[in-house]
Amino acid sequence: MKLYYSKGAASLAVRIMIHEMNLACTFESVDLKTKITETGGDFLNITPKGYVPALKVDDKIILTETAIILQYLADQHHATAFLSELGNVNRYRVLEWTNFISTELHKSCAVLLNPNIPEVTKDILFNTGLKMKLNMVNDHLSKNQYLVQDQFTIADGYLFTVLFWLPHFLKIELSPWHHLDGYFLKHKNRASIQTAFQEEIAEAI
Ligand SMILES: N[C@@H](CCC(=O)N[C@@H](CS)C(=O)NCC(=O)O)C(=O)O
Repeated sequence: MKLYYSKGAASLAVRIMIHEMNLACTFESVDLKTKITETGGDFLNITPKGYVPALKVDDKIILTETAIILQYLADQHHATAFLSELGNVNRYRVLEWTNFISTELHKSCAVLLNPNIPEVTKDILFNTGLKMKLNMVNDHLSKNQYLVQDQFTIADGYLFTVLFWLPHFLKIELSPWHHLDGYFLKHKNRASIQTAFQEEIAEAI
């Protein structure tokens, strides 16, 4: 397997879960502006979407979409600790969170990172959208250590990655959300996360 990634991007969630599951994988970085990979390849030939993560499973299969790659890895490797088996309601709780992170948090952050959107519009979008959603996750984490039950799942790997973006890319401090902040500080010490950060962005946390 090979993961196409960019430092600190959504691909970080996949790298974290690859380490959680102890999977063998190589990593190739992509310049998202030029769409050229570390080895000089045209990333658009790997995926016409031009964004990371992209997981090359073998010579025939390239998977994209963070939420789907995470599910694939857990299912393929029978890693039910990170995503319960078919039919178990916890599976759908984890997928519910994973989808929420993808469509509500990840995409809201992407809009705020867009240099073509005026700051005043970003402020309105943040105050009427992302902020409320973060409040909701903060409330959930006031009563729970993890997103679902007492287990770090694929949804937690993804949430951790999005929370990393807030101070590091969006200059939004986590401290006003006491429980998001505590969750981030607690999980950043996980071995998988420490390894992923050492590999991608040694000085970041
Ligand atoms: N729908 C994709 C979006 C992935 C995405 O937004 N990737 C960003 C980095 S976090 C990217 O590669 N952006 C470059 C581009 O879109 O050209 C997913 O959920 O994985």
